[in-house]
Amino acid sequence: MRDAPMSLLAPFRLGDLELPNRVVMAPLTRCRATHENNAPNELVAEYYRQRAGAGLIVSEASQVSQQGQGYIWTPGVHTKEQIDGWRKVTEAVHGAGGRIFIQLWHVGRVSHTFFQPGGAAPASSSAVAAKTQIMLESGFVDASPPRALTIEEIADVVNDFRKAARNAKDAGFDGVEIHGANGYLIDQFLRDGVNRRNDAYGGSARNRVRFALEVVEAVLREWDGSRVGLRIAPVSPANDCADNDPQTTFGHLIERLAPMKLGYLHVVEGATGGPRNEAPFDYMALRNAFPGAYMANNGYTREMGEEALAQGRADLIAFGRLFISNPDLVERFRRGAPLVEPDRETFYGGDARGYTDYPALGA
Ligand code: 8OZ
Repeated sequence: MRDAPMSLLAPFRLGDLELPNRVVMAPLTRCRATHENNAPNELVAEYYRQRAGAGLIVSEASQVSQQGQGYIWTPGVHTKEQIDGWRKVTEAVHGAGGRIFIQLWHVGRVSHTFFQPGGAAPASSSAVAAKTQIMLESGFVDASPPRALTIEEIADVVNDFRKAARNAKDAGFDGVEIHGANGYLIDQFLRDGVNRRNDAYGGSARNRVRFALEVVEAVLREWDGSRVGLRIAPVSPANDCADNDPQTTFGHLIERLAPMKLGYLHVVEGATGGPRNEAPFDYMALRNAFPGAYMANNGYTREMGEEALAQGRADLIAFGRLFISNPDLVERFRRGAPLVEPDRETFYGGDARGYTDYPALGA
């Protein structure tokens, strides 16, 4: 059977990587890592294997250090057990013909003393508490008030990103996505609603983008630029993060990023799960200033994705929730088959239920 002439199903070249289609599985926090060590396991490998039909999978956010964890049972990529666990995942995906990048994150202040080495206060750009909640085994609780990282500690965190990028290579990933979105540590430096520093990392947009650029440079020491993506969410209020002038802040970030030749920019348009045009923002200004691919995300349907591709507003479309409940999403698009809605009750934590038991067509 010939593919219908639609661009979501057309291949895309990401550096030397040939993506068979433009349907990306968005990063999705699912909290199914092994409880004792936050290592991915056979169940996690099976979940990603089922979704290998995506043009590209971006893994769930994975902490680069213990300090970078903020939710229970999220996977890390900083210990040998975790690297070995991820290798099971990448082998499963590659065995099924897929490609997978790992999303690297440090949650910063979106954490709790429970996760922190020595029970310390979580680390952030500034000692400004987030009005947000994190997940412990017992459920959702308020994030703990943070402390500001010192200049020396910032260098250590940047190096943690570099080491995690190296570990990702050892685990067999095809590339790395840096999580600069949704109010986590990189965003806590980028946006002036959180960043109150008066050193080289705070104040002007030029200073606030410094940490993000240092993280990118550190990852580029381990990976070719074409294998590196950056995720941003310029206007998302997630995790109590905000900026007075996001167009200028993120415009400056992209201007400085342009010569670094990253493979793609992944943009959460609006707030995850919320309206895409919640706050006025000119995403095309970012797209036009960025030399790599533009990956659009947030509530896209197949039709919206086709329209964005046809109008040249994006190169790749990331689908989140639809990939939870439709492991063979690309095949369903190809056949015009009905889509299943996901069950929120099983989004975070638990077992195979709501995780690996959504059937593929004909299964
Ligand atoms: C939902 C729950 C926990 C974390 C994000 C990584 O918003 C997340 C996340 C989403 O980027």
